[in-house]
Amino acid sequence: MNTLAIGSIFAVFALMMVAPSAFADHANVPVSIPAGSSTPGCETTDECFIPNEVTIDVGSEVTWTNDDTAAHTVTSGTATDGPDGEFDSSLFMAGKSFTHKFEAPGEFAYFCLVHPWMSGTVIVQEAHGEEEEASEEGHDEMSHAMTASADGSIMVNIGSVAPAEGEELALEVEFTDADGNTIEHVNFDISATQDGEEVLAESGQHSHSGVADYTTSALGSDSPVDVQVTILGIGLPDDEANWTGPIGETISVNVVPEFGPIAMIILAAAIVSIVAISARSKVIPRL
Ligand SMILES: [Cu+2]
Repeated sequence: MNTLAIGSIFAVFALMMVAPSAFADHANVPVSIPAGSSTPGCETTDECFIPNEVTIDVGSEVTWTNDDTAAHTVTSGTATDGPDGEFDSSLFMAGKSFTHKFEAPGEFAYFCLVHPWMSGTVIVQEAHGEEEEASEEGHDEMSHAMTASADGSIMVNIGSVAPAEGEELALEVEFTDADGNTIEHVNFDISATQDGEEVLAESGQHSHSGVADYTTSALGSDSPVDVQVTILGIGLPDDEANWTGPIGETISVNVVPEFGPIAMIILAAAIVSIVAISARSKVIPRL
């Protein structure tokens, strides 16, 4: 009975450790090197790599397939500054492919060493998929607060997972239109204060997907956290002149950090499982 209980504890903890990675969505995203890209011209429509820009979560892979008749490389860096050493396929032939796994967030430019007009970008985001999975397991741990811009064109929706007291608050910021559709390519500053103290300050942010994750510094109390999002404009980062939206408007969202004993819920679940396993073992006759 004692060894069984200990065994059950290990089984439960092993499950808890395995579960998050089992749920994580670590995809492999395909990119084509299309026919004809060995001749200049494809760069005018951003079609030397298709799609020219991909956004993935940390831990995901991108596979480039050479659908051209010429040999190409997929080399991190830019034609003007040269390779930066992050990754390099070296020359690969027609019909072959090259896969690279991205382990860190960031924006990775790449090009073809042979045909320098060929360039593309891989944007690697912190995997917010895992956090969503985790919060779904725990029944409404994520609470949402929302405020619209004065003209109603942008809704700032902030989801937060209840932290333990004295811990940092995880914020998921999503930009949507009035119909709830996610707005892509939002440039913004974000800051947060609690009891007049700054707990978050990030400027010049670009959310490619319209969703971004932030973490405040450790909270001192359960007072509301005042999140300020200043819209810098909607558009691509290098196209500031054409940004649209309520430029310069600061949208304030109040997030109440309901201190939820997540750790206690997990622990309680673990204890319940152990009791259940132990109880069942009493019923099953031992051989
Ligand atoms: Cu090439």
